[in-house]
Amino acid sequence: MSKNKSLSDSKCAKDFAVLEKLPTDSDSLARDFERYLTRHLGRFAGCDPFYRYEALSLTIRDRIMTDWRNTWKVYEQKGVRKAYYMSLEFLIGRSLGNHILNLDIDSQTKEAMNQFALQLEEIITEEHDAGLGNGGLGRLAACFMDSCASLKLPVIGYGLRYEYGMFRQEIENGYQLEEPDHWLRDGNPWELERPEYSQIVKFGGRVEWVTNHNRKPHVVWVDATEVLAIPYDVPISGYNNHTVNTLRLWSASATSVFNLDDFNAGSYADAVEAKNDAEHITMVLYPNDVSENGKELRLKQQYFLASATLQDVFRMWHLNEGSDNSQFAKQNVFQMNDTHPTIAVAELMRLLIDEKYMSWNEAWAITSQTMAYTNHTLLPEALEKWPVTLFENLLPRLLQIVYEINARFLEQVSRKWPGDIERQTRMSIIEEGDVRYVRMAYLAIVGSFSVNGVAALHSKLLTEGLFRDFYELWPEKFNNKTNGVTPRRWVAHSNPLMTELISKKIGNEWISKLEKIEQLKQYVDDEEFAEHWFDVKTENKKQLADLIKTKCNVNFDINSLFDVQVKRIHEYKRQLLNVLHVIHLYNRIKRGDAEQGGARNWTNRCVLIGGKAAPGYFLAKSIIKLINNVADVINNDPQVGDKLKLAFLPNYGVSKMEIICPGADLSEQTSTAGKEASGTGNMKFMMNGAITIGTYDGANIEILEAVGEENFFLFGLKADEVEARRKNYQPEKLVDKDADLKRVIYLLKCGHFNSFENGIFDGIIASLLNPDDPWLTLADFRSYIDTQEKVSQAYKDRAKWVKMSINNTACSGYFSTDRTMQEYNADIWKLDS
Ligand code: 26Q
Repeated sequence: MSKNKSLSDSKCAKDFAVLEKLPTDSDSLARDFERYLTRHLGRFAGCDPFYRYEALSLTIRDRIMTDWRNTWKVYEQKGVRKAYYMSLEFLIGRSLGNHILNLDIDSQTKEAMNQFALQLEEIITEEHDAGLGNGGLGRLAACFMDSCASLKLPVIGYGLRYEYGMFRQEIENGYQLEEPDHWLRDGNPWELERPEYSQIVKFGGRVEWVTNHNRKPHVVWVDATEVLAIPYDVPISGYNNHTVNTLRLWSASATSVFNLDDFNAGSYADAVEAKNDAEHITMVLYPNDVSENGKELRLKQQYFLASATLQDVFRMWHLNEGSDNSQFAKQNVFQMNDTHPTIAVAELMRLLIDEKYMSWNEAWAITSQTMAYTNHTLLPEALEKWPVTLFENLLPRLLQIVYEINARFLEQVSRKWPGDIERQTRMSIIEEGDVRYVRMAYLAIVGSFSVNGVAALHSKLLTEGLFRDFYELWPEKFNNKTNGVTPRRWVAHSNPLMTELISKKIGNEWISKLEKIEQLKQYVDDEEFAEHWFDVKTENKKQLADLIKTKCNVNFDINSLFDVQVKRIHEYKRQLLNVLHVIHLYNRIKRGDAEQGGARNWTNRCVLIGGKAAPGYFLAKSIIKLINNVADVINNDPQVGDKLKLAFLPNYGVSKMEIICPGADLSEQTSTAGKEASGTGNMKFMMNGAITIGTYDGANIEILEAVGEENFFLFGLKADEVEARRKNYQPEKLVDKDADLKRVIYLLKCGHFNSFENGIFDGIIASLLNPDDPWLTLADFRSYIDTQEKVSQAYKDRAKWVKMSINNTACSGYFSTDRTMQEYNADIWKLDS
């Protein structure tokens, strides 16, 4: 179809108003699968297995089309208030298996595939992960989308269609290598390109004042470079409820108009270069990395998302409301996932003033009632700020608007605290200094009616620390929304054995109402149930062990304790503590502690660590190298044998987690207290019956409250103790006083894990022994080691361990994103479902 031409413009004998549903019996599925494979894709037996995945995906996609279209139609109706979840990241992973689960056609699909002697599980794994996110924040957005569809909430996700997602991590000689992830290379059957809804986004140029038709001064943005934003829609199916929401991802392309002008002027090469520049905008996802801060292309991405999204929302709005914007704030709300899309505050002001001719006050009333902001970090260095000069060159009109927002805001500050210049400087959206910056978090707070953190402790610390001044000014804006994860993907899909076992006992309502999983508590003391529970865990451990064998060539014995830590590699998450513990255990084995008399007390352990380090984060990358070197020494020492194994799993991501979390016994959540905003991996492990060893941090605290102390291994300093401890932190003294720690540090220092690789761990050792170590790793060593010993002892009592495991799953109801979304809706969005 030609661009910008809607269906109603073209002549068509039928309006296709009723789109009939397709049958979902196995024969129909088999027939369509065969038709797609042969007639549509032109492939036959013996083709590349990816085509089988593609043919099946198209078959399934056909079966969600009716509901997708109907859901859209309902949302398009006048008077339906909608929320827009704006995020630079949506880490959705694979989709095929998820849709099959949501349509409740698992058995038919399996049968259909069996007709061709194909295994559904194998076809599903052909799908490339949509890795459009770094970690927690991006995966949270994907879980939110799942829950909104399952709750029938009118929420549209808006993001970017990166050509290259999160890099693929390879390990060579223990070091991380980054390879580009061209996830779209074979095409993506889940996206629908909608060029008819393209938008134009402007960059650069100048601002001019003109007199408009009412003889009023008016701003125009001239000589800008224009880039085309083309939407690609991805269906988000609800669980068994005929609702299919939309995730709309923007792709950048050169505008044809622009190309033609250059071409006519005779500068063909310039035109092609411009096309290239435009298409660069959505080429690659930025890794979460301080060294990537301040990059112009990243600001382009942020504005591209904000501007295209807001224009698209107005396009839909005007379909019903014409040019009347008076009810806009009543019908629309934007949730900004961290500060990344926060330029939307200024862009909404620009659209309302420059393009819809509103006064400043009218525009501000709408903007400040429509925007809501979620913060995901307490680390001050992670707060986004942009050099004013960069902003000015790229977005001259938006900088003017930011200045005006700031001037009016500071006026308000000075009215509340007359003469308090220091406070004005502190709170200003513009940071003054040799280089001036725009502070995006402050712009977000000033422009939003709601500001939330992602776990109880995190939200509290925000109001006491980072955003204290703002809390004093506007306490009513601040609220907490503890994160969650979707039980569809993270239990029903990834842990079918446990799902079956649970549903046999309490029915399957828990999948959409996770609070019901509490009913499992009645079976905690049921020996037969406990035995089944243990068998399921063991089978899941086998599957995890197979993965470790294939990817790491390390043998994990399923009778051992599976001790797992998977997440981005970062100093504050303290994977180093884990490594120090492993070295300590190894050292005990070498000293004969695990032999004879000690053997009775020894628990065999398999430690799994996985995660990506940002490409420019040198220390995080050397942590990966350390893990691999320690693993090499331990795994090849015959004296160690099955007593201890360590594996680093390369390229950790969503699909890997689907195999990992069902097979874990112990979940490692070791961040320095006060630094992990929430964590969500902790919740996935808990739901799958792993027990947490964790600090009093982020959502760990709420997990601990839900399961009780007897079902949680708590260790380490609390957030306030961490802060108090900094003044008097002498790690060298700790080493002197603690014989275990001394031996561990000695093994590191003497090069036991890096013979022939002189000095490669010096940076790590120095960071641990630094009295200014921001993460106080060694301060928690003793407590961690002692708590790990309690874990080892607890694991010996199988019956007791299984009870703890069942209890963890049974108490995980609160951590469903269904609950999180209901809270966002009740307190912030106020949508009808
Ligand atoms: C910033 C500037 C330039 C380039 C990249 C970025 C960037 C990208 C991603 C900065 C941060 C992120 C992601 C942050 C993140 O994932 N935070 C995590 O969010 C989770 C969901 O709320 C929490 O559970 C985690 O505690 C938090 O660390």
